[in-house]
Amino acid sequence: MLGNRTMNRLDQLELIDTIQRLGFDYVFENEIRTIMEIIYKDKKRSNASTNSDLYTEALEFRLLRQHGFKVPQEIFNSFKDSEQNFKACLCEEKKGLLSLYEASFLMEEGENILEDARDFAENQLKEYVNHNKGDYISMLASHSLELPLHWRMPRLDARWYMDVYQTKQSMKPMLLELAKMEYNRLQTVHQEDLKRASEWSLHTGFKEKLPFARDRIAECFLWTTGIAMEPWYSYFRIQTTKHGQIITTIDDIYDVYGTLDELELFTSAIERWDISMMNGLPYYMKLTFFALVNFVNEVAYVALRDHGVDITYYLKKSWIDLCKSYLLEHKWGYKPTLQEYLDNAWISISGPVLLVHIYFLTANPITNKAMESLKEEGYPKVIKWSSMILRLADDLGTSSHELLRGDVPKSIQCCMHETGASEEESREQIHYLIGETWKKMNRDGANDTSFSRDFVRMCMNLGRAAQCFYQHGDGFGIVDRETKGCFLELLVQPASLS
Ligand code: 0FV
Ligand code: MN
Ligand code: MN
Ligand code: MN
Ligand code: MN
Repeated sequence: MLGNRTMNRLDQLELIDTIQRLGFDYVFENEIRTIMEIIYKDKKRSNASTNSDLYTEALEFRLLRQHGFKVPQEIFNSFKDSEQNFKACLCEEKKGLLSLYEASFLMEEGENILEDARDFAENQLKEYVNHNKGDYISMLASHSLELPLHWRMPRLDARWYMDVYQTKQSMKPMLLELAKMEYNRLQTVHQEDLKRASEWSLHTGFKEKLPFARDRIAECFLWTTGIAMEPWYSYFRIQTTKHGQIITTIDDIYDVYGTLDELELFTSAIERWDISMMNGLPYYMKLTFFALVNFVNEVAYVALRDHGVDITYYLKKSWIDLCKSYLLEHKWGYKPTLQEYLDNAWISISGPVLLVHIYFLTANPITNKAMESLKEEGYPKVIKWSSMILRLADDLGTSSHELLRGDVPKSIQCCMHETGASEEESREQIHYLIGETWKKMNRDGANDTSFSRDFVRMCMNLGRAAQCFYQHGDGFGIVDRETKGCFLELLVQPASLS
């Protein structure tokens, strides 16, 4: 079907969209890329003045931007009337409005047409959903209004979409069957990965020796499938699961368990990366530090073996930055302003340390350009925005119970303290900041020249995973809630074949 050159434009777009939503586009990466390139060339040649309907135009726009092509927002001007409002007749085109709504989330800062488009579509769709429960479009629309496609974790959404696609009138049984077979095949790969990470977890002895710390191997693994699900990224998933567990343990040490004296010594030991400095420190810190050094050495060893580069500097540096940010948070004796808090908190959420490791665990080849960019002051923009989304989403989900156990104030409390706003208003403000950060992410992701498109996608996926896990509260720290359902769907229950 992908090779069929006689297929019309809309059918091609829908086919690609369906394959992507069903979660097996990585199988046809090259075929899809080729078609998108042709569509982009055609688009440029026709100079944006097409006579397509809203549905087609918005679908094409979204797919092109998703694939990293530059398409101007002005293509939507043709749907506006002489007073610059979206034409009233569009209110009848539910499919088109939904497509426009999803497309609008690929907006960059300052793109007012897309901003207006989103408001317009959102209002219309809310109205529609309220009056038409249960039909196919309203099912898709309420799902989008809850969280747009651009912010969703791909594999989790694929699982959801399989059930919905089944009820679509023009659905293609063959596509669904293929999607399910591929889903199940990949699930067995993921199960093997998790097994390897769990064996490591038992080997660390953390659970018995460090009972104060959260043991979250299964949750950490789920995150990694949100970041990169493709079968060939097993090594990344296994290592990042271990990494996530080590981060979680050390986060708990700084947030709730360690004393200030211990934490200062621990931080200097990290800064010098020196095992001998563990002499005067308690057993729980020694054990954690040894596990961390072993982990970092293993990642660096494999990179040296397979790529011939010594990456120790980058890995250590990201860990030093993390621990310094933890210590700063711990020592804050006052409520900082929101900005002062966020300047540190996008690092203390562990986004940079995770993504620096993820780069080296997935890149092939590792490039000088990427390494130079990682050496610059601060972190590359794609890493920064992804980490910021992770932080903001985490605070929305976790800060209520963090306060109860004596943790530091998080963004919501800083915002309340600084502006006198209510908790409700402050939460609104944090939601707004997530949206603003996505616009920067979209811009810098599209313009990035240091990293591969795959890595940029992983940065985005980290933000998406955060928004999914923290959507209903703390899906990471508090087990047994929605996350358990996700875990069963993603890792235990296969999709049922007809
Ligand atoms: C979040 O916990 C946490 F532990 C994270 C994000 C560990 C990293 C693991 C993955 C993303 C796989 P918590 O809410 O306690 O973090 P803060 O920074 O708020 O203390
Ligand atoms: Mn914490
Ligand atoms: Mn913390
Ligand atoms: Mn603390
Ligand atoms: Mn938190």
